[in-house]
Amino acid sequence: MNSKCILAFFAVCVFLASPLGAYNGSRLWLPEKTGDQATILNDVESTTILLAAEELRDAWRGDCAIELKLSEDTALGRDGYVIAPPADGKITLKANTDIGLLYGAYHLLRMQRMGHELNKEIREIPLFDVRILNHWDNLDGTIERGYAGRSLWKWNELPDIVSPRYRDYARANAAIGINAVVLNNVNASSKILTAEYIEKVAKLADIFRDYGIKVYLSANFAAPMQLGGLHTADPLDDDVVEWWREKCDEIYKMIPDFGGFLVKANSEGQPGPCDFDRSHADGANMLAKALKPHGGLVMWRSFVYSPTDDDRAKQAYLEFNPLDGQFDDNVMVQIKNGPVDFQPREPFNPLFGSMLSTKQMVEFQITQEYLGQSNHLVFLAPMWKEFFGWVNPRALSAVAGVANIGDNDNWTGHPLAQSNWYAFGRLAWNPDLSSREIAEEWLSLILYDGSPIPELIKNSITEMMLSSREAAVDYMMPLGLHHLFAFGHHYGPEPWCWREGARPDWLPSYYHQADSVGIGFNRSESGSKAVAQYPQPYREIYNNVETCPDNLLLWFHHLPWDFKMKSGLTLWNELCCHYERGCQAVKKMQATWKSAEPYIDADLYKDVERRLVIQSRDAEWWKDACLLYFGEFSQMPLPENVSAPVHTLDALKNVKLGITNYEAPSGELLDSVR
Ligand code: BDP
Repeated sequence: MNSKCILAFFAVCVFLASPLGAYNGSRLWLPEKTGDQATILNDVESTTILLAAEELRDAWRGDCAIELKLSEDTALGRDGYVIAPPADGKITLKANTDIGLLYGAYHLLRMQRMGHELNKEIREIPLFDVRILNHWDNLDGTIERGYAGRSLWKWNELPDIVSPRYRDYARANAAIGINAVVLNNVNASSKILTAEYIEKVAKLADIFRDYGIKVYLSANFAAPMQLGGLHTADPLDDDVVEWWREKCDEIYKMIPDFGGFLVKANSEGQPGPCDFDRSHADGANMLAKALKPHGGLVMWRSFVYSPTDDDRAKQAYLEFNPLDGQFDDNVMVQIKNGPVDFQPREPFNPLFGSMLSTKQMVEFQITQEYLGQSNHLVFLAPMWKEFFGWVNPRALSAVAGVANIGDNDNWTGHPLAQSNWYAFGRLAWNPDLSSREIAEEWLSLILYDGSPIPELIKNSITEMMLSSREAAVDYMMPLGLHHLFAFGHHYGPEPWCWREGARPDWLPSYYHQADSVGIGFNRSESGSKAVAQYPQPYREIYNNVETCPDNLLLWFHHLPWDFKMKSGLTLWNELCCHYERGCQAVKKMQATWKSAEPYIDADLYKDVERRLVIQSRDAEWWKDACLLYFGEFSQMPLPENVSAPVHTLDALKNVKLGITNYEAPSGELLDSVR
């Protein structure tokens, strides 16, 4: 190995066994000081470049010096960078901006950690200009669908007291290319737009700016009424227009690089332009015009549905597609990946690709609202890659991810859920990366030096991560089933759930439609016709039971229990086998984790082990709940290779899986699951 031409190779070592003390998960993937004091050549003054230089100086181990240079290479754009292989004893990193240099610095450190050689030029340009986290954080410190403690933003301390975690957070984001953040919940309190809060927001923006991160806010559409005392929030009303114009001016005085607004309008009780007989485009454009002089953006969500229409999956399309071409150029329509709501598996939302004259962005959910919250290990990169297999990322203008971050020491509750934050950032930078590449990267970055972990073990942890999403689909809702969740908290199964007066589209029976004939939502041409919203060839593929993929079959079709599947099994038997397979997959994850025990920090090992026990129990719970309940309709026995239920349906119906300190049917009291 030529030490001049090759990055220092670091053997992959003890997994998370920090020599500096017990693991608490707070370090994330951030580089650690090596004490090597590398030579960094830099003749440009900028806080961000100094940060890049500092990261490299403290963590770089190699013979070469690193030179940081600003360039004028238009193709690189604002965030791209080029790293030239070593020559004359130095590695040259070039970018057009200081933030590009910071990204390049993290790239070098990542390569080093992974033991990759720098033997050819590296040129990196992110696909998306805006790579944004959406925090669903409320101003009282709670987090909607948050499972990792309370909000990181300590509003009652800001702007005077500044937690050191704000900087760590910004650094962690910059290290994976995330460059924007919405601080508050889409179910927004107008209070965030008061002068008092803008000052607090400005403090965070000051910290994040050095790391290339712009701050955005969720805006409540009725703010002119709630804060301004106006009698209306009609987007065509002159006073309303003026109120927002002044509000934007006020914000930009304090935060000159403010990103803009995210808006949830006329959805789940939120106010919006439709309250005043105006369209979503009217509402979005009014805000866009107020932001435009300052260079701000509007991210207008398409997540709308009302209880009256036939098929919830059709509604965003019905409402938004006719508005194509009507949105201003600083508006992006933010669309959830699937047509319903972040289910373990959904087809893509047909709005993608249907509004060709509208800027679109996708919203993924990193927080595991519907995927076992902070108890289940579910690595989400495969889910997002599946989406990018359907929807060309190059047709999108930006990517958003609903954050899974809270104030827990380890940031994400489940220690391995950090990998989902990581994966989101990496895919928002480069959606062509594979799930495996991302899992391997993440594992390598969180490895510490020490005694070696066998490659075999590392590979099996990678496999465990890669298989985890399909396992969750199998034990929760395979074959295109969706929304079988318990009311409200969305943790455990309640396919039977019924509530007096509840909206039908908030109840599982609306989605599974199980009856004595069969199961599934008929969205084909003979049913709700949702399939007609899809472009070809998907429309035809999904409409036909012969060509519809098994994993979306019951999303699009209602089929008899004895329907013959491609495997030759009846639908009922196939369903049973999937639930069984999901349970077995979690047992395998437990075994994999066990085999890694000698190499893993004891606290971390125990933490994950404990959560896997809960995950395994939950998987069994899901299987029993769904198969016992659906079995009452199918009246068919479990196939031989499917293990007998350990619970009874009555017992399951009496337990609210997911509420804190729930009691297992065995009578044993489990740890809090929230
Ligand atoms: C659903 C969540 C709800 C959110 C809503 C949204 O259950 O808490 O407010 O989505 O995205 O998934 O607006």
